[in-house]
Amino acid sequence: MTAAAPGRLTGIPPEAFATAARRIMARCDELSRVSADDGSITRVYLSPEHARVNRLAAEWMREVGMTTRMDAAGNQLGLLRAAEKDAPVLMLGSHLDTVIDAGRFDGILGVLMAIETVRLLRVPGAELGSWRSPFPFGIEVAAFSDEEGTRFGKALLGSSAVAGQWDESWWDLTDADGITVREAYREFGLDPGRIGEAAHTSEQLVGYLEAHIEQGPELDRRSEPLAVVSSIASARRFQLSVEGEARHAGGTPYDMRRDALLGASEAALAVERICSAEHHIIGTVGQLEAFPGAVNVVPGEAKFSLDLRGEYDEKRDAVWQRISRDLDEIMGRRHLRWRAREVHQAPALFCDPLLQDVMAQGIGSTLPKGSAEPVTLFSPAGHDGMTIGSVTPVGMLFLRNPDGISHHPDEAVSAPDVALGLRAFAEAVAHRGAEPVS
Ligand code: HGY
Ligand code: MN
Ligand code: MN
Repeated sequence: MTAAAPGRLTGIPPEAFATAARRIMARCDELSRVSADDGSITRVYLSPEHARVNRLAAEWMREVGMTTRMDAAGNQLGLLRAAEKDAPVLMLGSHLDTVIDAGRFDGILGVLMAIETVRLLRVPGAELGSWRSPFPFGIEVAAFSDEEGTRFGKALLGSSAVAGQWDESWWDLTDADGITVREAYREFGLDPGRIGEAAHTSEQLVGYLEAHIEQGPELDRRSEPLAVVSSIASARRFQLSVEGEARHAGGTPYDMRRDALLGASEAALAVERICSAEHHIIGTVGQLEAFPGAVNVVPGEAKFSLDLRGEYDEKRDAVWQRISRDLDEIMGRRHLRWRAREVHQAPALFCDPLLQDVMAQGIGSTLPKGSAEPVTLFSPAGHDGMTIGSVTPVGMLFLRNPDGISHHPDEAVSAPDVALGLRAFAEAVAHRGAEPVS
C-alpha cells in the first residue's frame, strides 16, 4: 500500500492509534455493562447509570491530564487548557446516554475517541506532570447527558443547556412514571436554578467536532471506512392520538365500528408511502398502543409516535402538511378523530465548511497519496451538533458500521476502522489548530 498523504501528526507512531483503538473498544464494552436492564443496554438521563458512566468518563478524562467537572445539566466535561489561560476551546465529544436496548457505540465511541485524541495531542504543561493543549485554543471534551430523549421524549436536553437554549417549559416534561425533569434534577443532585451555568458562549468556543458511527449502510456499501458529514437532518417528533369507540369484538358489525387502531395503522402506512417517495425525508412510527388493549374489545383509542426528519426544514414541514391531510382523509372516512402534540423539534444543521475541510484533510492523511476525495455523507441521524451549532461551527466524522444497523445490540465498528478514524479525527484537530482561532 503506498504511503498515506503526509499529515501533521507524523511524530505519532501508527501503533499509537491501534493501541488507543483497542483501549476504546474495551471501554465501549465496559460502559455497555452500565445499564438499567440486565442483558441489554439502556441508560437514560439523570439515572443511576448516567451517574456511573459520568464517573467513569471523568476518571478517563483525568487520566489524560484534563481537569473535570459535571455541569449544571449533568454533562460530564473535561478540559485541557491552552498555554494562554483564558483561550477559547475546541469542543470534542458526543453522548453517553442510549436508546432502549441500544448498541455499544452510538455516542459512546465519540466520547472515547475525543479522550484518546487528547492523549495523542497533549504536550507537557508548565507544572511538572501537567499537560496542556499545543494549540492557541484549549480542548474541552463533552460527554453529553441526553442526546436521545429516551426518558422525557424531548431530545438533546444536555447539549441544549450547553448551547444556552434551555426552554423553561422542559422542567415540566414527565417520564413514564410521571417524574418531571425538575424532580429528576433534584434527585440527581442538580439545581434547576443553575441551568444557565451550563451555557457556553460563541466567544468561548472555536468549534465542535464529533466522531460517530454511521447509523446507516452507506460506508459499508461503498467499502469506505470514514466519511465527512455535510449536514444533520432536521427533526420533528409528535405524539398522536386517535379516538374511535370501544365496542364488543364479536357483536359489533363492521359497518358500526370506529376502530382507532385501524385508523392509526393506516396512518403509519401513509407515513411510509409519503416519505419513501421523497429524497432525504424519513418518517417512522416507532410506538403504537391500542386502548383499552383487551383481546375482545374493538380499540376505542390508539396512540402512536411520529419521528419525521428531512435534509431541509422547509421540505420536512411540507411533508408534515401532506401527512396531516392524509390523516384527515383516513380518520374522516373511518369516523375517527385525531390530534397531534409536537414533543421535539430541531432544525437541520449544515456542517461548517472549514471544519468539513479539516475533517477531509484528516481522512486524507489515512489514505494513499493520490486517493480520491474522501466520502461526504448527509446524516439522517440526529446528533448533539444540532444544538451546539447554534453557538459554534460544527464538524463531524462518520465511521463505518457494518450493515449500518444502529439503535440495536448488533451495532458494530471495527478496531482497525477506529484506529483510522482516530488518526483522521486527531489530524482534523491539528489542522484546525493551524488555522486562525476565530
Ligand atoms: O434519533 C437519532 O437520530 C439519534 O440517534 N438520537
Ligand atoms: Mn442514537
Ligand atoms: Mn448518537
